[in-house]
Amino acid sequence: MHQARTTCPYCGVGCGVLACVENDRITGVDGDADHPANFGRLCVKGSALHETLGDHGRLTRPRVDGAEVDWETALDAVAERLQATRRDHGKGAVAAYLSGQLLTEDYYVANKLFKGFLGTPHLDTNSRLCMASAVAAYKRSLGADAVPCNYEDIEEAELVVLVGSNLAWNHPVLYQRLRTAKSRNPLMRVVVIDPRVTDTCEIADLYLGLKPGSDARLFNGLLAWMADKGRLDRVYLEKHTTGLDDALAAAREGDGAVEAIAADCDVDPERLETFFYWFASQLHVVTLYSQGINQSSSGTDKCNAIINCHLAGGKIGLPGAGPFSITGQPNAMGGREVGGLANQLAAHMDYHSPGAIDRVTRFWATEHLTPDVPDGPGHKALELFEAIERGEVKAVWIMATNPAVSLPRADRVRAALEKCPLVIVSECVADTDLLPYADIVLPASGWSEKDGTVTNSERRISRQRGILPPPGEARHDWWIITQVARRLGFGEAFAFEHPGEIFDEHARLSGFENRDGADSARLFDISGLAGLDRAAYDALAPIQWPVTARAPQGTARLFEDGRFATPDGLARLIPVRPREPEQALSEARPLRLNTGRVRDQWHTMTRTGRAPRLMNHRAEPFIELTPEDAQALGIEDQQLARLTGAGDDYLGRVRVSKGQRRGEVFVPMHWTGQFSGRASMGGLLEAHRDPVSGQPESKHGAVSLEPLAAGWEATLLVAADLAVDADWCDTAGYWARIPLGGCQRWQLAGGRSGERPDWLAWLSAHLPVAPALWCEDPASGRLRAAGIEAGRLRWWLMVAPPRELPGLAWLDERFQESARGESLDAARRRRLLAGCDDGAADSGPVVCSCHQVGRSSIVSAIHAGDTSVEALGARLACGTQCGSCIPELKSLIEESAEEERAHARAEPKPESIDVA
Ligand SMILES: Nc1nc2c(c(=O)[nH]1)N[C@H]1C(S)=C(S)[C@@H](COP(=O)(O)OP(=O)(O)OC[C@H]3O[C@@H](n4cnc5c(=O)[nH]c(N)nc54)[C@H](O)[C@@H]3O)O[C@H]1N2
Ligand SMILES: Nc1nc2c(c(=O)[nH]1)N[C@H]1C(S)=C(S)[C@@H](COP(=O)(O)OP(=O)(O)OC[C@H]3O[C@@H](n4cnc5c(=O)[nH]c(N)nc54)[C@H](O)[C@@H]3O)O[C@H]1N2
Ligand code: SF4
Ligand SMILES: [Mo]
Repeated sequence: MHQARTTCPYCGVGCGVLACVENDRITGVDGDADHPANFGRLCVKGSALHETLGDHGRLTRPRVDGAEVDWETALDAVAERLQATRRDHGKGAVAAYLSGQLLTEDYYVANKLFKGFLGTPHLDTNSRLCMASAVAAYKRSLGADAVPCNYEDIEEAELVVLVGSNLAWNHPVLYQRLRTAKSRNPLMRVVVIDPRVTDTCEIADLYLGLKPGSDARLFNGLLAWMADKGRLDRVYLEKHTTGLDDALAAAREGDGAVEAIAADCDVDPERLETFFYWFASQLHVVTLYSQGINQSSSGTDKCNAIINCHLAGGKIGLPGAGPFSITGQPNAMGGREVGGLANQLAAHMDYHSPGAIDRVTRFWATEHLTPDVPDGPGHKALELFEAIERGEVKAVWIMATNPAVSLPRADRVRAALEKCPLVIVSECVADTDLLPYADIVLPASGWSEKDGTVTNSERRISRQRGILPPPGEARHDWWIITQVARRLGFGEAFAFEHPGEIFDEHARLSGFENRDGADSARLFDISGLAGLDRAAYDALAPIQWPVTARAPQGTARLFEDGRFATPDGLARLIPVRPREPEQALSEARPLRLNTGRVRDQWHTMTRTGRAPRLMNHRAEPFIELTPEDAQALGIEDQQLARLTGAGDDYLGRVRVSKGQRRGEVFVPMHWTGQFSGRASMGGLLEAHRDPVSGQPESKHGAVSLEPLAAGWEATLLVAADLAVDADWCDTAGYWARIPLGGCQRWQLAGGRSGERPDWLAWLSAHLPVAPALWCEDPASGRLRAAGIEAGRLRWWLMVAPPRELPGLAWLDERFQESARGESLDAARRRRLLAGCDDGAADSGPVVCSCHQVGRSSIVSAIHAGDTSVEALGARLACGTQCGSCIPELKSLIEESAEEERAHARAEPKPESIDVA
């Protein structure tokens, strides 16, 4: 056994991971105590990494036109077809769509190939859906795409403002750091600004549940308030900035009274003014913002409205202060560094940066090759897929992202891909909603196999190390790209044999003709990391850019001297005029659609969906709305419902939640056709975008909601190895698949009200094993049955609403025993339909994913007197590892206290509503 040091492949916190390697397998993971991002902590996704590995379900062979081929054939086909498209339709007919989940080295060679040698500017990335507005705003005001602060600044701040960020779920380790810092510093305050009450609110001293999309008005209001109350830092503004007057004039448009701003944002005026006062009176303020700000048709302006307030108060370039755009993907930053956005050229140089095209051309030239660098920017993500739809772009190479799910109007994207003559997809897993559109499929290595660097939210470059060999014939993305480049005749420019060599070239380009004070000076400079030999690259310790001769140990904080990356060194305040979301509500679509993430899933679930432990927290696609809206629409908690929006519908289970605002619904972004019949939310949204950054408006859809009238609901558990006819999905109006340890759980619903299928006929049509146990109540339509073959449990069926389900851990154990070939013992066989041992208490749905502690166990412990999170942790271990379930534990404690109070008052028990 040995330990390998690497980096987590999920969120932008970029935690260091120690992987425990035994016999060519990773058997466990731990946080790396020496990594400055996490100092040993990991969240639940990070700590389940080893459970997502294994060859099963991986892509292991290249495919061309549906046939498995060897690499030679596949690479030749890619090169020949790209070449033919270029020859017949011009350079602009070829495009690439990349991802912040590629390593910097992969990204660098892809950018170099497409922009430098294929001569097309059409190379964009899923960061367009994620960070584009934050990038554009930093560039507009600070002169470079540069996050000024670092994680310690968050801990050192006196006030931390979280805007449009559900940090507790989406950057959990950073949230834990903030939480700890707050518990150590009683003076620290946290403000959360989000239309939803999220788990992040658990540490909030003040919560502003604003109207979606009204953030610019709020921060404009703050700027004007600071000016009116004499809270501007006049000295800082004078010395280091420009544009105050215009920005202030814009901020003062409209009614400037706090009451009027509060009314526009639909928040309480006193709370709003408290926030203004706190912000204005503290110097050490960090504002952390994320997709609630970026994913908007005015996202760039919203980011600038925030940055304006920091500049106006001199709250930047200091410990514990700054506007902090927190990145989502593990290497969105690395992608930005290599220039992997369609409006960028390379290494923080845009097409219009003085001398950039010439400089990059000279840098990439070799003795025999002259690069063919385009002369202007290319299509951003939405435009790219529109150009494919129009037939202008005829070949696209998609790597490590799934536009068939994650783009708005995903239905149109799929139709465009269907028509596109050449779609090349580099992917790790065998089943995704994108792969059916691919002409050429290239199997890529994944986490634990791929080898290179990533950059986290605080500009920290870390090594993600190759620990295991890729399965089958899967290959590293950089290798695939360079092999294609060689076949296209660019071998000399792509002669890399190791990612370290690519990193070296990237580091050299960042420093190439990059002199302080020169016209061409770029802040992104890691020339101090050029020239590392293989051993030094392998051993590279986490380091924050810039890394130069002057700052060989890296740079923790930017702009400390008040000099910004603009030509005159001054930061710019930007006039912001608030705009409503483009997706307008109407009588037909009266509800505001908010979309986002859940704690235990990552994006389209290709990796987290493989770990049964991570499926516990939210097992099915859902729709969250207020109790009042649910009642008005005649929908009950846990009922199935249909959302209708711009394109495809969305079916999910309703979660009534007091955390929602009225008139608004929230759905998770994660579900795809691999996990549910109709729950991919991309189709609900119109493809509106920010005019500056091109980022889509993914947070502000317009939808209608209706209950799904189903005649029956059923849960079917099927042994993992049982050959089934999965067409049953078509007979169901709704289905969701939930992987468990020893079986797959299918949640099914269908039929009209009162309609009941002939279950015996249905089972024999779809499953190879006949029922052995059967218990039916014809009056209610309830049914439980099980299929047993040679003493082993093969399937289990319950026809009833899912709230009648027993905790599934017991049944899953029986499936696991059966998979090991063990026969059911007689007592347990008798209890199969009940789903638990005789007299055993059901532990209920899992609340703590790390330690698999169920709701019923927690509630019993609370009743037995464990009425604090600490006491629960001591008894059951829940909440003691990643801490993500602590808010849920607290609400269970509160609920039970509430029940007791109600009981004491001898009032009727309040309706139990899950506010998680
Ligand atoms: N568990 C998990 N973690 C992840 C990911 C994941 O898939 N799963 N993905 C990673 C990636 S790529 C990203 S980009 C980050 C995203 O991290 P976050 O930005 O934190 O994630 P979201 O859930 O998309 O949205 C954040 C919040 O914005 C709020 N919001 C919606 N509209 C508005 C508005 O008008 N104003 C304000 N102020 N808030 C609004 C939503 O209610 C939501 O709570 O997470 C990263 N971390
Ligand atoms: N409505 C709505 N839409 C959204 C969002 C939202 O909040 N709401 N969020 C947006 C944001 S912020 C983001 S970042 C996107 C994310 O959306 P996507 O990027 O589309 O989602 P992923 O599931 O991360 O897709 C990554 C794919 O690459 C594969 N993969 C993983 N590692 C590798 C690798 O090393 N090489 C290769 N070749 N393949 C790999 C995975 O199996 C997976 O299929 O979604 C965006 N879309
Ligand atoms: S916080 Fe992010 S980087 Fe850290 S372990 Fe969790 S998912 Fe991985
Ligand atoms: Mo993202």
